[in-house]
Amino acid sequence: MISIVGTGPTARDLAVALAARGERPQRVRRALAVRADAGAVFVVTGSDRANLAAVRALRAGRPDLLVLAESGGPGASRRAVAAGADFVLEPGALVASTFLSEITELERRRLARRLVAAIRPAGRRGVAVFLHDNPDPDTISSAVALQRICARNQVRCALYYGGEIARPGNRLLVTALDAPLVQLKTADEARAASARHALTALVESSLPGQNNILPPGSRVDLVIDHHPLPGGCSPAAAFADIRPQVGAVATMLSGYLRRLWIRPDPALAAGLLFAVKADTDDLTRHVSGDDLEAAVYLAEHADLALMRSFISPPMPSSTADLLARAIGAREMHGGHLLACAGEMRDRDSLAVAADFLVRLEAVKAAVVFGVLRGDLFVSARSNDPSLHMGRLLRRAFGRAGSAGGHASSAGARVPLEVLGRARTDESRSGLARRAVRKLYLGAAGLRGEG
Ligand SMILES: [Mn+2]
Repeated sequence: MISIVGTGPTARDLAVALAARGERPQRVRRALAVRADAGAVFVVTGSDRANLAAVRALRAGRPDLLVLAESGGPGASRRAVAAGADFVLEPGALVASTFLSEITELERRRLARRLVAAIRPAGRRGVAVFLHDNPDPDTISSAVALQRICARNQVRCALYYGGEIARPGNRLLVTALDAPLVQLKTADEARAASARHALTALVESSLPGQNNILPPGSRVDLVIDHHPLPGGCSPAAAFADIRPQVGAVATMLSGYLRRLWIRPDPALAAGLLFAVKADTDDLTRHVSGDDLEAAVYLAEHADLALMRSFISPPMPSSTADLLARAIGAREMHGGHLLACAGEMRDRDSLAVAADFLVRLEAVKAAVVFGVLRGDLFVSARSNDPSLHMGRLLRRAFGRAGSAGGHASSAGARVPLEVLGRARTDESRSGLARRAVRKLYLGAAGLRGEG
């Protein structure tokens, strides 16, 4: 048996809702009229004072009765709970939060319509989409998602990038998405590519020339990014969606696809989900509610086996060769493992070797390095919380080249010519080994040799 104390609109709506469930609630004006066999009571008189009095009266001597009361604000809610109410609802706060979540959704839908309105006029001349340099999974899969939105609206779309796509997982992603990415080498090529199209878009960067191959000052019409704009800058694009609070641009593009009723195919959903995972470190870093929502949506559509292959792609045999050389050449200096991998074919295998060697017993830090074209590349890992590899590498190599990274993972690149001359009969690898011993061990406070 359920009773309702109150006669206003809320009491009436409750009675209707209960009747729809097959209940026949007792409706009374005062708590004293509530039947002795009632199991639960809704207290909705419309007055906080009357509600409080009713809660007190009902609670006295009836510890088992469920009492649910309406309240006009936080103060009244606290008093009702203190008087023994099992649950208190503030309709005003409920209305406000429902309005807020609804307006967010309405704004996102309006933004999706605006995106379509912005690209549609491009038609057959199309949109030139510029990814960021050395594209990562986030910019690749987001640009492909934007291309799908263009295709759905009969707008042509070409994808351009500078730098290279080196990591095996990212190359696999490009193949799986069948993404027609065009590599550009110079700013002139970028300017020409932009000029051939009606509109120019940046995905995962906000300003021309900032981590993309477009020359600074170029006209940009659309920007979709999740990096905060540098202080004082505003995007000159007619359409700009920049959300620094979101973990991945793939999250933003997933929202566009969903709201435009464009269902991502299993490969694209896998790519976007891979991007969300990668940019948020498996949903542990800089993750927002939007990212979780996108991950759930994408997981429903994604080819998950394909996504796992992006995460751990088949290892090229050149990586095994490099790993063997690094293992064979490893040397210990007080918990710091140095390993020279010699001449390399690509720089990504270094990271694989460093990930592996840092797991050896008694190793606090693993520093693996090798020579590629005219440069020394260094990849470092640590599992010792007292070490910050990014800072350590900056101290060691920052002056001679570029270096940086996080506490547990860092990298550096130094032109060989800066390291000095090779001795007679000394190989490039020998020169690199001598330089790393001196610079790294010096920066780590261990005695440098050579
Ligand atoms: Mn990103």
